[in-house]
Amino acid sequence: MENDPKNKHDQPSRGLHELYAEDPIKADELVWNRETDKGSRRGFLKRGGLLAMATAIGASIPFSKNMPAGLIPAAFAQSNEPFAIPGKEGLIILNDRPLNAETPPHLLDDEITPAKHMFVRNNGIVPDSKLLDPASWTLEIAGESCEKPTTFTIAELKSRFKHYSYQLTLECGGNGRSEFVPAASGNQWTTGAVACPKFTGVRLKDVLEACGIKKDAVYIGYYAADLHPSGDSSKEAISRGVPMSKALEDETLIAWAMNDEDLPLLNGHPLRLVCGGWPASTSGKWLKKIVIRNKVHDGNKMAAPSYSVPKYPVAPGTQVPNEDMEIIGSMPVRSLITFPKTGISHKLGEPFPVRGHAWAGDLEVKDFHVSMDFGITWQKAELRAPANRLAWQHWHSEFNFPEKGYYEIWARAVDSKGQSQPMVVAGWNPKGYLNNACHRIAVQVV
Ligand SMILES: Nc1nc2c(c(=O)[nH]1)N[C@H]1C(S)=C(S)[C@@H](COP(=O)(O)O)O[C@H]1N2
Ligand SMILES: [Mo]
Repeated sequence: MENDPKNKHDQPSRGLHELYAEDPIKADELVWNRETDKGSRRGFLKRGGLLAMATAIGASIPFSKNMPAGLIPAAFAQSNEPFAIPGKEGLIILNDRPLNAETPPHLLDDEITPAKHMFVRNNGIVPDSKLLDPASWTLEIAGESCEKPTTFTIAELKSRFKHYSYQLTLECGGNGRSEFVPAASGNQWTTGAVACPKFTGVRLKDVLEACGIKKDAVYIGYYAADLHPSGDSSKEAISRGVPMSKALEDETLIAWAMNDEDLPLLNGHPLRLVCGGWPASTSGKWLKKIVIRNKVHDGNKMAAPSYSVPKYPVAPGTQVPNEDMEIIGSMPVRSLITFPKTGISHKLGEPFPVRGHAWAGDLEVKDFHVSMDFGITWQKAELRAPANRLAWQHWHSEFNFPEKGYYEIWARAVDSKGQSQPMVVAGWNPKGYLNNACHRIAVQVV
């Protein structure tokens, strides 16, 4: 992956592929330093055992015999990227053209994600802010399965339809891509392409019904104001959609506000579609037009392999023909540890509180467990109900460590159908989607 020119802004790899590296290692490379050399870490992991790692971390690893082969201490998986995006704080930039930036887990600790901590995922050229005037903005509803094509101003949307607010989980389909082996090209998201702000707007269903949905309608598609990265105005940066069943859910919104303020520029101001629980690529930003389709929408990035996975399990590295791919719907169960921050030092004898969020696409999370001994034993965490359907759920728990040393907290959610998060990346697929592997943090007990 490091040598792939497509990944010019790649993050250090964080997953199992460390172990497949063939690089030789020198003794003076034993402490990994992201700034100086990414490669040394791979070499280190190849030769060094857990004992050497414990030395590098500066602590013993009490449950080291329980740690599965193939996992490296999470203390080695931290990054300290600088950041500078207007309106955003602490995001890690993965690509600057187009701008793509993710949120470190400890900055997602709020129950409702503040605008400054919401990730940014752009496929094209962000519209000039001077063109994003809510007073003159229009939204067109059309398409072959629309009975009465209509154009609305934002003021008309606000006055004609009832307003609703929901907290909605938006997660990029490629969140977690950095862990795939062989690597998938594209933004190397680790865990931070997810957020759960509160959106306010009108129900897509109310607007579509007012414009008449023909009986043959099967899908909706969106068009937006951003340009294709080539600058060619005849092409869309992205134009995706969802089946009618998802479009007509109560929580699917045409939103103008996030957390009771105007949508941030980078998150779609002045209007965006929000389809919580599905790949966030279905939530069109800078929304200009919605079409009601009598077939699966055929806009840019609708066709395989975009946002698609193999219909059957494939071995890592398999070339999968497009006809054997299917489009992603609901996202899988996943969770984050948002407090404390990984790498924290903790005093022996004091209770250690941990917390975070869990979500499961269209489903609910029904069970949550945490471990401090590399998964040998798990304790049930307190799990709260969502603020509303499709909002993430908060969990918390507490540990007492038996002795000084290096620990990891592992967290695992189970959805309402009994489907659990895997410990390592499940289901390799060519584009690196849907990695819902467990999150873990490092703790030094002193
Ligand atoms: N118009 C437009 N909408 C878009 C995109 C885009 O590039 N242009 N990116 C999509 C993708 S892939 C994701 S993951 C989400 C990200 O939303 P955010 O940038 O507000 O976090 O927006 C989606 N909507
Ligand atoms: Mo995405």
